[in-house]
Parts: sequence; structure tokens; C-alpha cells
Amino acid sequence: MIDASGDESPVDAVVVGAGFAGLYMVHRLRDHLGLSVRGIEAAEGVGGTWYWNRYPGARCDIESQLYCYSFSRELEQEWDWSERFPAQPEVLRYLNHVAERFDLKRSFTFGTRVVGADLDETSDTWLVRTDRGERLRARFLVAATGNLSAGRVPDFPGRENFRGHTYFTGDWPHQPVDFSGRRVALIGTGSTGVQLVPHVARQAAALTVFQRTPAYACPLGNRPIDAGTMARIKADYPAIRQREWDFPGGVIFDDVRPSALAESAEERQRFYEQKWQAGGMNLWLGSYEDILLDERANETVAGFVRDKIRSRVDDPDTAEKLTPRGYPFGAKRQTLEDGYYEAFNQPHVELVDVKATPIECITPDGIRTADRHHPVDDIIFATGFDAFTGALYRMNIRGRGGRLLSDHWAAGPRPYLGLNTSGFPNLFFITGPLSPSVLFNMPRAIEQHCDWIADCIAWLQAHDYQAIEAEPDAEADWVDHVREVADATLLPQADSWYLGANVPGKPRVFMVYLGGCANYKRICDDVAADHYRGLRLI
Ligand code: FAD
Ligand code: N01
Repeated sequence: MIDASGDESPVDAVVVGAGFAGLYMVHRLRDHLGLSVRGIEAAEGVGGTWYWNRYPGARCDIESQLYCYSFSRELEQEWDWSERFPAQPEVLRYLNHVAERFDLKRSFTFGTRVVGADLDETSDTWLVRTDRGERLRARFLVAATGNLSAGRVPDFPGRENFRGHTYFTGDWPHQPVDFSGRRVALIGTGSTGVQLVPHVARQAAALTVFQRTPAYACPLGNRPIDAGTMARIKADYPAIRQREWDFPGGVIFDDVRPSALAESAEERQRFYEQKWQAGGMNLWLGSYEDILLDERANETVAGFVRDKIRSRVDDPDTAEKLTPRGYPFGAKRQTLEDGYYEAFNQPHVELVDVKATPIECITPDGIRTADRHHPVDDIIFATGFDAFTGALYRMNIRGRGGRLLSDHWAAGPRPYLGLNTSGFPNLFFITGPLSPSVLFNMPRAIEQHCDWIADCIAWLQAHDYQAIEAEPDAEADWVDHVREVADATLLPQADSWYLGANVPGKPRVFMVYLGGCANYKRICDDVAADHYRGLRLI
């Protein structure tokens, strides 16, 4: 509730988060619009995802020339990428460089968490509270809090009694962890677990991987970028930036074909092999357009990947356990690997299928599954995130009538265009639920949202409006539209974090808009051009 005792620092805008989104949002609002802005960040530095996820093997899986900002030609020209897919330290260095180059750090308070935000309905301003006892009053509140920033370690019974070391990948120690001579358990085989396995296997005396759902992991195909290649990329940046918008996810591919079913089995096999060798997202988003739309088309590529897995794993029983079934290829976030399957060919690496033998509890010295006890010294939880809504709900945001955002979205998130929700005026979400977000190259999705929000605020000021707020009808229509588009694809068929399926009790709602980035941008631009159609101006 609103504390009327005063002592509030008034600012035009509070931006929560200092990842790709928060940094650019502060730059737009402060340096282009001239607003007073305070950034609040729980971490001790900038970087967001790339600050927190320091586990061995953490790496980006979108090409470096795409996974970066596009708003500054000078920035593009002065930064050299060293690898096709940059590792976590390089992305973190890049974001620190951006923060320093644009003098952004001075606008942030680090090591501080927003723990409450209450709408003051008398003035349509936000009262923001931090865990350090600070109170800020702001007209605009921007949640740049990240879709994959609220970590989630399942509540395994006995966890607190474990005597060894435990690690969560999304809050990894800043000093390197040495697993030499240790017996290590790793729970989770999503993108994070798949990246970690070869690295931990290289050090540990024994590694036991606890897998619930096998991934359709494909080769990353990383390589260094030499000076000549970087010079060509720099020269090509304007063309690259234009081409990005020709692809639904903003990632550029050569030779995307319409239908897997329109080609012979031989040609399909040749084409899949070519895409497999090309690495990255090529097989997933850059092969046939219908593999995420048509079950028969999907089965052709799923079968191809299953054969690849079997061919790389020596022990037939382990190969069988690693082979994904029962959900379509690509319906979960594509997992990319470098030596993942070969790691299981080493005698000290064991795979436990926890669907067949579930984890019953964690004991003081290991993990007990339905069939036996696995003694271990360390446990790594690579168990993912309470995606999209986790970080938002943890802020305890209360809108009109004191209503919590989590209550407004009890049946699933409902922000109009993913940007703003009814009853919460002047609260904006960057790459929020129901926007293309994680199925769009994130830095570009972030720039598009920050630009839209900054333009909207500038327009409100120019037209003497105090506030903007989604209309309930527009919001309901958008929820329906996002669902209809998703239901026309195979993506809702997997138990993924896109649907909240990884968090017990979370409503099963597909939280990503799959209409394509250019189409989505056009919708957002049309709404703005039509005097913010679907939003109430106050
Ligand atoms: P984040 O980077 O998550 O930053 C949000 C920040 O908000 C965090 O620093 C957090 O501490 C802060 N915060 C949250 N709540 C509060 C609060 N209440 N108070 C104060 N601060 C708060 N995407 C891709 O497109 N390609 C990739 O290859 C890719 N790789 C990834 C790898 C990993 C391991 C993970 C976890 C995600 C990856 N992603 C990738 C998604 C990635 O999250 C985005 O690309 C991007 O970094 C998101 O930036 P952001 O600023 O929106 O959020
Ligand atoms: O998390 P996840 P993540 N018992 O949710 C398992 C991005 N990213 O951190 O699949 C046993 O994908 C869970 O099993 P299941 C990317 O967008 C990118 O790996 O739910 N197991 C799963 O295997 C990615 O999608 C990169 O059955 C349990 C794992 O834990 C997103 O971040 C690298 C369990 C969690 O997988 C999240 O990835 C890293 C339980 N109770 C991350 N609960 C790149 O390569 C969960 N699991 C760029």
C-alpha cells in the first residue's frame, strides 16, 4: 500500500533491470527525451542474463553480429566480435562497454531490488519501493526485468540437508568453480544443462546427469571470427539490419524452403544434413517453413535428429534414453550443443532418466531416485526459470484498486501487445508476455519495444496526457489473437516454459506471439499511428 509519509525521490521514470533492455531504455528516455530516470538493478553490475549466468560453457546461440544493439552505427563499427557465437564473458564485456560508452551506469542503483510498486490513483504515478528502504515516485514505470531472470530450483525434499556444495546456473559464483576430483550431479537438460555437461565432464571425477525430458540438441557450429570476416560484417551492417526483418525470428538464413513434404526423402535428407552442418538455428528456423506447423513435416526432421543422436552415443541404452519422443522437434526452445552427446561416451559420465526413476529426495550426501541412492559431492541445478511472469510478480505491483498484477493475470498474462495491461497505467513491459520476445532475436525485440515506449511517452507529453492504459477489450482481443496464432503451430504441444508448464500450478497459456517480428512491429506502429488505438489516454 502507498506510504503517505513522504521522503520519496521524484523522477519521471523508473526502469527496473540493467540487461540489454534496461540499458537501452535508460538511454532512450534520458538521452533522447531528456527525462529524469532512475534505473534499479538487483545485480552489482550491468548485463542481466550475462551477469548472472556465469556457468562454464555459457554462450549465446545467435550469431554475434545479430545478438547486439543496432541503434548506434558508431557502436557497431567500434566493437569486434571474436566468435560466431560469443561466450558469456564476451557478451558481458560488450554490455559493460555499451554502459560506459553511453554513460549509463550513473543512472542506475545497483545491488538493489524493487520489492513493491503501488499506483497512486490520485495522480496516476507509481510509488516504487526497494529492499534498501528507498521510495521513488515516478510517472512511468518500465519493467526491463527479463523473461529468464527469475530462477527456479524445484522443491526437492531434503534439499536443505545436503552437506556438499549446490549451484544454480542462473546465479553462478563469480570465481571459477573447480570440480576436479568431485562427484557431481547435474539436474536438468535444457539449453543450460546441455551447455554445461561437456565442461563439467572434463573436470569431475564422476558426473551423473538427471534428465527428465531429452532435448533435440543440434550442433552449435561455433568458430572464431578473423579480422577479415569482422571487417566484412562491419561493412555489411546496414544490409544485415534490413534483412533481419525478413525472417519471422529476426535471424538470417540462406535457402529456407516452404515444405518438407514437397521434396523427396533423399533431397530432404541432403538438405537436413546441410543445415545440421551449418549449425546454429539452421535446422530449426532455417530449413522448411512447415516443420513447426505440420506434424508429418515435423516428424521428418525429428527422425533425422534422433538418428544423429543414436549415431553419436556408443551405449545403445544411453542413446535410447537421450532420444526425444512424444513432443515435436522445435516445440521447446532449440538446444544447441558442442560435444554434449560424446560426453556420455566417457565411463565416468552417467545418465539417469528421472521419468523412469523419479528423484524422491536429496539426502545429506546424494540424490535418492526411485531405484537407488546416487552419492555425490556437489549438485548443479540447471532447472530453469519461472519465465515471463516470475520477475514481474516478485515485484508485487499493485494497480487500480490495489489489485496485484498476479491477480489480474491469474488466468494467464494479458498485456495488450505485450506492452501494457489494463488497470496499470504507465506501466510498460519490455519483451513482456504475449510479445514475440524469446522467439525474436532478443536485442532487436528489446530495441523495438524501447523505441515504441519512448515514442509513446514523447507523444503523451507532446499532447499533454498524464497516462496511458490498455482498454480491457483490446487486451482480451490480443489474448485471443496470440492464442489463435500459437494454436496454428505445433509449439503448444510440448511441456515448455513458453507455456509455463515447468512451474507447477502456473496457468497453461502460450506466452509468446508467433505472428513474426515484422508483422508484430507493423501492428505496434499502426496502433501508435492511430493515436494509440486500444489504449485509453488520460
Ligand atoms: P535480463 O538480461 O534478464 O535482465 C533483467 C535484469 O533485471 C536482471 O539483471 C535482473 O537482476 C533485474 N531484475 C529483475 N527483477 C528485478 C527487481 N525486482 N529489482 C531489480 N532488478 C531486477 N536470448 C537470445 O536471443 N539468444 C541467446 O543466445 C540467449 N541466450 C541466453 C542464455 C541464457 C543462459 C539465458 C538465461 C537467456 C538467454 N537468452 C538468449 C535470453 C536473454 O535473457 C535475452 O537475450 C536478454 O539478455 C534479455 O535481456 P533483458 O534485459 O530483457 O533481461
Ligand atoms: O532451463 P529449461 P534452461 N525434476 O527450463 C529440468 C535460454 N538459454 O536454463 O524439460 C527434474 O530449458 C527440465 O526438465 P523438463 C533458452 O531460451 C539459452 O536450460 O521440464 N528435472 C529441463 O530439462 C532456454 O530455453 C542458452 O522435463 C527438472 C531443465 O530442468 C532458457 O534460457 C543457454 C525439474 C530446465 O530447462 C532456459 O534454459 C541457456 C524437476 N523437478 C539458456 N524441473 C543458449 O544456448 C526442471 N527440470 C543460448
